Amino acid sequence: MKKGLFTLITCIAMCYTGNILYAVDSQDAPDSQKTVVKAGNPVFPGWYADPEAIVYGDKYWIYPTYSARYEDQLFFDCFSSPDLVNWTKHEKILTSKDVTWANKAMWAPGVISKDGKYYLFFGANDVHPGEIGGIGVAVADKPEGPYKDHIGKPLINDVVNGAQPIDQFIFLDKDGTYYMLYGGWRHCNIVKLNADFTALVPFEDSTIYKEITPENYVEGPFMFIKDGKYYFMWSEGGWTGPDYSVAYAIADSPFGPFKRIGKILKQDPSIATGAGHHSCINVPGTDKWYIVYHRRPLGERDGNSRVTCIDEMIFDENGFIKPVKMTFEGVSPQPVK
Ligand code: FUB
Repeated sequence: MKKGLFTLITCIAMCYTGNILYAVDSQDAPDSQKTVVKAGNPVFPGWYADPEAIVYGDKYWIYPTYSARYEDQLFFDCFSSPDLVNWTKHEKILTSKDVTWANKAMWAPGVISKDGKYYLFFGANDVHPGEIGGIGVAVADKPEGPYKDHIGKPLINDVVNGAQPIDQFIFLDKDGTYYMLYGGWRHCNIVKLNADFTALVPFEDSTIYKEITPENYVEGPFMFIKDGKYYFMWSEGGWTGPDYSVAYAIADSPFGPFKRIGKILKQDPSIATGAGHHSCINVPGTDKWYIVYHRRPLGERDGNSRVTCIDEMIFDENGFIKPVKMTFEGVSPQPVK
């Protein structure tokens, strides 16, 4: 009896990271006493939305929107983890003080690293026609910043093809071309970026913006290549409501055509509502995929009550994405290989 109690106390150490309580196994513990280690959802405390996940070196990084009143959205925090379970917060990696033209609604980072620099594209000001704002780009020497405005003005200020300049995603194609997909207000454009991300480059037909909006698209575009196919994902519904969700299409090119296949992430009355604006992680060198998204805890009504969660994303044998099962327990530890 005494030995059992001792084993229980020594084999299971309770740890606290952020708001997540979980148990750590001792390798010596018998299988019957082993506790499964999970990240828990949300993966870190606080209202954070639109999470953009990426692997830099041997760490996972998440760059979210600070979810608050537009007037208070004047900075970005980011989070890093060696294993998807233990997260470290990096505060105020970019603030409006370093972006002369941004005065509210700093939203939805899109991040990428190139030539030893780290870039953070963002939306600012919830811009409408005739106003200053839109998509900006910031640069840093380290993933955790500090980031500084790269060009001193918006990269895209105007509404083109009906797309509000927000929710940009930077996509590196197989041939080394960097594209940016972006757009709110139910329209999505694709543009080509120049080598140092200071300007857009015209396509061969001299146009700069190509609309690739699929059926039901609202905002939050994301793209990846798997087995040679282009997967295009986006959010549908209104982000303040329960029906926010994620759908996708598959095509042979980043320009589509993108025929909507269906939803893969949506509210679950037993877990959360308003699940959307996601990104994906493919653990390097593996076939393991995760979806990183925000959702609204049950019972919450405030539009800004959005928390960042991670769950597994699984493909069927034909390459289609299976509906995501949202969980409270989250994912198991997964060190970057
Ligand atoms: O967080 C602000 C806005 O809410 C984002 O830009 C949209 O995608 C929606 O998630």
